[in-house]
Amino acid sequence: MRVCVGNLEESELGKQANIMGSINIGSASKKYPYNFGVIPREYSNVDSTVYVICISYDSANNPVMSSRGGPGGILRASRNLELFDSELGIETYKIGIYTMDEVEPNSNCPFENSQVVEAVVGEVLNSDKFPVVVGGDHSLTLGAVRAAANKYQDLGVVIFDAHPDLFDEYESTKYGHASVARRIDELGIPLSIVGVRTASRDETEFINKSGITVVGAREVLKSKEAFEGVLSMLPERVYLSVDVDVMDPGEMPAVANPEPGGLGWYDMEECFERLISKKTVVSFDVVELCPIMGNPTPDFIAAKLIYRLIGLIFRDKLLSVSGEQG
Ligand SMILES: [Mn+2]
Repeated sequence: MRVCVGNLEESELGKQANIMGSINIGSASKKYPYNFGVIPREYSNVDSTVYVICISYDSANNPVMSSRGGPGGILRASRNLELFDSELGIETYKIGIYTMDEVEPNSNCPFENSQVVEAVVGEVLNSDKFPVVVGGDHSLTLGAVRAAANKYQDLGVVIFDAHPDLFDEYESTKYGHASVARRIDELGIPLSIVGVRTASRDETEFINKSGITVVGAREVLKSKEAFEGVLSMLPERVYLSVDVDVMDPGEMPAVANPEPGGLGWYDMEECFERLISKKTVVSFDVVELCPIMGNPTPDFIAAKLIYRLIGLIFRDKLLSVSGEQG
């Protein structure tokens, strides 16, 4: 059992955890810190390399499934993560993973909220930290991409998604989850969308006349070489966005817009390994998880996905540090 001594966060999520019962083990002063991964404070503080940014925002009008509970579900599920990643052979958390206090969304409209995201992610990037955005819906990605593009002029974007999100306007807004890729394309940033298996007629026509590289789920499942084509189109620095509905809904049912087919865990893993070995990922997000009450499995998959991505991105750095010590 991992035991850490520290104060509970004063954030809303921390209070929730407290209500749920922080775990005392013999002494009232001993509590698990409420952060992503229950990481000891020694490796989870403002000096950490990675900053986890939770934003419980959903601009969609789905009455049943909402991504607003995504960060809460992921943080709760992350308590069960094994911090030694046996497949990578590293203790990923030792790179330093700090969970920021939850960001208060601007609920006026998705555009104003994207400005909030841009400001927070920009601040983290300018402090030379690595931002990981945990959503929330896909509209969050636009603000994060703008912040990354402000810092890196040669940026490309890769989105994993069942949907191309290329609507010019959807549900009376141009800045919602279904238009995020369209707005990114308008920034003039090279863009690839991977895992797509449905699109409207307008989106399909737009793809055909745009410079966007779209690789369908079927192509990726047939051969990972299809993903190599994506990599060759992208500049050296990349922002990665993962809409969890890119996965097969049998494996990832906690989504608002499920689409049959899709990638499995090992398909995702292989694509991410290829991406991270060839490009420099400067930030990433995991969005669109809509927790299902009573089924924590999808929340855990999303938490593990975040931890694995951090591990892949910082593996070489962690191995070189442990090599020096050894
Ligand atoms: Mn989607």
